[in-house]
Amino acid sequence: MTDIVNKTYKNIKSMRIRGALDIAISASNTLGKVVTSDAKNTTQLLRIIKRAGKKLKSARPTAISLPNAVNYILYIADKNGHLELDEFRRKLLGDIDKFIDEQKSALDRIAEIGSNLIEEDDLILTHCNSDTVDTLIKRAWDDGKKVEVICTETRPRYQGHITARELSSYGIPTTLIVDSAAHLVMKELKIDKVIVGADTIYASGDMINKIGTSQIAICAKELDIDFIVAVESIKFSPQSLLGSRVEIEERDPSEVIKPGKLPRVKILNPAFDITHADYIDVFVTEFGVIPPEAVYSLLREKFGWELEI
Ligand code: RUB
Repeated sequence: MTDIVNKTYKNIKSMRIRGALDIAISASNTLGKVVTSDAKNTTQLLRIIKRAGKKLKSARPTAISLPNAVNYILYIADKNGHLELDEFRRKLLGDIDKFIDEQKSALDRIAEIGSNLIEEDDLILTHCNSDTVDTLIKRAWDDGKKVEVICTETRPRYQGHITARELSSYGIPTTLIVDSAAHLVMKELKIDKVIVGADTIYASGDMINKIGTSQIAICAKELDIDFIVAVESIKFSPQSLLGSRVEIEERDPSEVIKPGKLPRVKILNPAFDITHADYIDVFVTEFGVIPPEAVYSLLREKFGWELEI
């Protein structure tokens, strides 16, 4: 069973599985498989599940959806630790399936709510690749809004290409720009809305997303363009209520430039940045559209269980 855990760990670390929601869902699916591992009794299986959870959580540090999903499953496992082995397995598998279904419905609900924010002929700019944003824009398109989308290429990993491919193949008029063209394009083409996904949301309403997001948010503020974050509540950080912060992932320099090409130059490759709440107009969540100031209450209401463990 460690094979499946190692495989998911490697897939997440190498970004074969990426995007905060997919990471959380694939870790949950993997824990579901671990639940079927051979074990003598519930106590032994609990130990196996906890070990797997710990390994999965360490795959990437910035998307809080990963520890949130794993911690939730470990919490349910612990709560049912008194059950006899077969019953424990049945209960946990049922709860994991339910949890995964809830994440998928959250995505659909965000698309439905977010589509109402989109107006006819909106020119939307997005950064990186977020399934949540893609689903929202496609939903607006299906609802008959003739939008156009500008995608930043998102150096160094070019996730903007994924977005551009995904939206253009859906029939949505899509344009790709280099990251550094964002300000000029936002100004000259008169972008109506910026919509991005998120990896982590703090209780303060600050949010973490792909490197470069905060620059775009600052440009949006200067140009008076709505800055919208489409985000499932699984990406809210309950621990941030207690002051905890996630680590900003620093990835390998080889993603930026071929090794040895600039031998005396240090290469930095931070993968995410923080956009402060002041630059965010609203979060579109499965519970509705909320301003950054409302994140605190939403966290207290929905993540009480996290703070108990
Ligand atoms: C992906 C990224 C996405 C968020 C939200 O970074 O920053 O905007 O994860 O994505 P990476 P989603 O490519 O490094 O994983 O909406 O799909 O959860």
